[in-house]
Amino acid sequence: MNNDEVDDDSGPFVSQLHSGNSYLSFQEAQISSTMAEERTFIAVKPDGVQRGLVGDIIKRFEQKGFRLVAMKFLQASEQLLKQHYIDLKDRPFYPGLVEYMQSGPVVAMVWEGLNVVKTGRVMLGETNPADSKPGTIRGDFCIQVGRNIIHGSDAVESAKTEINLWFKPEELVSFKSCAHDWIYE
Ligand code: DAT
Ligand code: MG
Repeated sequence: MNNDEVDDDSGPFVSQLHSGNSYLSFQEAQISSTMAEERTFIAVKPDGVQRGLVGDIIKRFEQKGFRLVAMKFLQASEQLLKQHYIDLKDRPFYPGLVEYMQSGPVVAMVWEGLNVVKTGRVMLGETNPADSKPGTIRGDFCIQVGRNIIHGSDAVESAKTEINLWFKPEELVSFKSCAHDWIYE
């Protein structure tokens, strides 16, 4: 059952609160809306997949306390990748970037949580692994900018665009994790 199928007269506010097969209570919903939980698009790039780093990357987001909302394993089309990186289309590395991203399968994911967009970027490290601190994903697992193993949305707006590009609405699964109240006060 998704939000569209909610059939009651309590209006769009309550419909938006529908989560998986349970409803958040009004109090829970207020708390979660004031905490501004967000979603971000994370992708393990072909080098991350080939190097067997998918599990390590997922583990970092899981152990931080973020919730997995969607995940798929695919070899992305040139069309999808060109659109994904459309803002970089005039940069000299754009063709090579699209080719690299198309060179093998990727793991596309949506993660949810408080400030997950910004915190996700901190967890990734800098675009160039050489500038990434140890303890970050790029700082720990890779060396060169053209093989930086992971993508993460850089802003809430771009996260929405990227999630819509890579996933259909029905592929996003909202649920309340049983750990939620041990992660959020
Ligand atoms: P990020 O992936 O950190 O958001 P970005 O959006 O600026 O960085 O660039 C997208 C990807 O393009 C990046 O992960 C690796 C590649 N890239 C960026 N700058 C590059 C450069 N100067 N040379 C080669 N590849 C580059
Ligand atoms: Mg970017």
